[in-house]
Amino acid sequence: MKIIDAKVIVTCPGRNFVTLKITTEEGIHGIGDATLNGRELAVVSYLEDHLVPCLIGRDARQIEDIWQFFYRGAYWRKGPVGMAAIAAIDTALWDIKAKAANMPLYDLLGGKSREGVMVYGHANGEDIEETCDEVARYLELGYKAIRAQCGVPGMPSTYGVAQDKMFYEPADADLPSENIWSTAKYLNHIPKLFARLRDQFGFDVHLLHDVHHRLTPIEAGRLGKDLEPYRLFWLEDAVTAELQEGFRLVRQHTTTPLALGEIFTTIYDCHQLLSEQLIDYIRTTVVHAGGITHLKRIASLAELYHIKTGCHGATDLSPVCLGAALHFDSWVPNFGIQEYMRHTEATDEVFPHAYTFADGNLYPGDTPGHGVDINEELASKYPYQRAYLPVNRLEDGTMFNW
Ligand code: EZ4
Ligand code: CO
Repeated sequence: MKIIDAKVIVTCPGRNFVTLKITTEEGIHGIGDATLNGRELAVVSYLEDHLVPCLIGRDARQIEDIWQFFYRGAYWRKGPVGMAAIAAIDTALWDIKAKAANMPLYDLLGGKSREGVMVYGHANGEDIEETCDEVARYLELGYKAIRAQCGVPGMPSTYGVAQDKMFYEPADADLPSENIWSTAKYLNHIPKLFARLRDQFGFDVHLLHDVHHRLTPIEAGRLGKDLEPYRLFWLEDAVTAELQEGFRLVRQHTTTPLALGEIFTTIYDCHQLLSEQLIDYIRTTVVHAGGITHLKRIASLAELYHIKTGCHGATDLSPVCLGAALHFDSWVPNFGIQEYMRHTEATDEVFPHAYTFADGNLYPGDTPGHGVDINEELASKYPYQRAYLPVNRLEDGTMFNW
């Protein structure tokens, strides 16, 4: 099953996506997502200039060997650019293998462990009132789990609060826009949001919250403790995770479940977090953590330590990544939840897909492969547009984490 072509497709149906399409001599093609929000063209070059020349002529069946060739063979390992490129190759090869076997990818992985994949949607508002209205709207749409984000009094803008409620896209500018952050204001406000949400909606709906890497361990311990009465499903990215042992301190102070890892690229970013049971959900997903091959390894290590999966699923992860993740989610024994931010209609048209939403779940569909394709003609109508994620400063001007 010789690989005869590998093409990188860049398209911007509302936001940028990078897709790799691999074709074999039998005429089977598979696709993989290679999108790295705000740094897209670095991955395009890494693929086109460095990986594709080594890929042509290889046997598409040897997914593991090809993965190891590009990981070990690079000498310079890990990192988001390289791992997104490897992930795209890996995803496309799993797609091809499953198509060749005439099986949906979940069957090739070991079969379905569940009928539907529980997802969570994003409710957000400028203030508590508006966030409550949005939570109500998601409940009406059938969601069983909802992430709630809210504007903070005294801060002009913050992460997770969107103009267009259904289609949040933080990469919003040709040069990075600047946000202002106050930890004190944030910590005072967020418990009030969740007190109100539980008061209005009770305890049957799962509620989640994303801190987006903005606290120190002791501050995260305090927020986790303040939120304990409201029984969150998880508190996400409470602290940046370069220092894995920093989470020991968070853990000592709160029983609020912790989720981490949407920006991790390998198992080496989280092995200590997993083996010391410092988190409850691992957020790595297909595109940024080396594809299906590597994600399986992370999930297996997590399972040993009672940690569940919670794959990242923001809109910058393309329908190709989401489709592949849904097959993974359908199989993986220690599944927790899947993030789901809806793609725009234009994006869905460029990426025809077999997955569907019903009753708070996504279903991967039964099409052979991962069930997502790309309409190249339509894709070519949306040229790349530079777009950056924002940056963040403290009120005194100091650069901070966004
Ligand atoms: O900011 O994917 O949980 N979701 C997130 C996302 C990230 C974007 C960055 O590209 O944190 O909204
Ligand atoms: Co997040």
